[in-house]
Amino acid sequence: MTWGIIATWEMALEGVKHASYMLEKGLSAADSMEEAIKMVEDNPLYTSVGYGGLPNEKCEVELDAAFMDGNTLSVGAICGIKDFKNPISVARKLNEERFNIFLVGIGAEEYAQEKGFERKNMLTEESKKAWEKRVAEMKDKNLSPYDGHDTVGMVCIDKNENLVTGTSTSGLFMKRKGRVGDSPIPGSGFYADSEIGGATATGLGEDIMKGCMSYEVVRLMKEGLHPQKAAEKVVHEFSEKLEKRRGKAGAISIACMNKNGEWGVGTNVEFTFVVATDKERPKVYIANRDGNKTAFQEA
Ligand code: SD4
Repeated sequence: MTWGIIATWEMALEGVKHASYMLEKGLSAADSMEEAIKMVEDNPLYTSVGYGGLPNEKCEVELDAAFMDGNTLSVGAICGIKDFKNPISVARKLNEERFNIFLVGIGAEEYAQEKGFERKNMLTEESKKAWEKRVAEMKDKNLSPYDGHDTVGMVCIDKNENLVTGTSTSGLFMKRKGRVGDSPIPGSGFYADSEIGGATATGLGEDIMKGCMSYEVVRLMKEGLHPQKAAEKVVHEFSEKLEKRRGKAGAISIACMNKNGEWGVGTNVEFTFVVATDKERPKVYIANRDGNKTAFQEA
């Protein structure tokens, strides 16, 4: 029976390995993906997600996360949450609610507290030092404050044909307090429909949002495109549109998987991702733009 998981960025490898054991054993896509994302959130070496995430301009770690259940189309999302250990778990809990499924800032924190989620100071000494260094660089070298980000996003399908997607991120380094990217926004940072497939995006949220890119990829898979064709078409056509209309396009990468466990990626920058399915062991790939296509190979 088919199972599969695809995740953005090499940092997801340990989590994907763990999830693939769970999926092989027949555990659910939701549990497997949540565990995989938590492993990325908990690792302070991954400085763009969860503990040790990249701080905002005020040196606070504000986190965004989302969870979508492709069977019921339920979504749970939070943004700008501070000092909770696993934002993905809070987002997953919210997807069980009928109302108030998308919470921001203090409201999200109050919900997490009420539901008993673990609090944790998410700012590490290392992320504070990175912030201080960037402040100095911005003054001395006129460097852009906004280089540095990487969202973990996953699409996961289990043996019972349940399909979920999830995202977790600290967003852009040095973002303005209260800034939200695409990652918690349904249709932009993620989308899932168990009858079709799922997609998740990473890159410059400000540009990804302009094209509702994850929904677009799922829509094209519904029309019958292979995931690879769908992802590269959406990324390259939209990047071109942004270049034409605005003079430039930010970094955009999308990973997707259909209900049969076939997968694809589209990217306009160098992008690593991780895949495991019942037919292939967990592997890291590196992808790059190749004209109006995306080329990738095992890393
Ligand atoms: C955001 N898309 O907040 C996220 C950041 C990211 O790779 O994914 N960077 O805009």
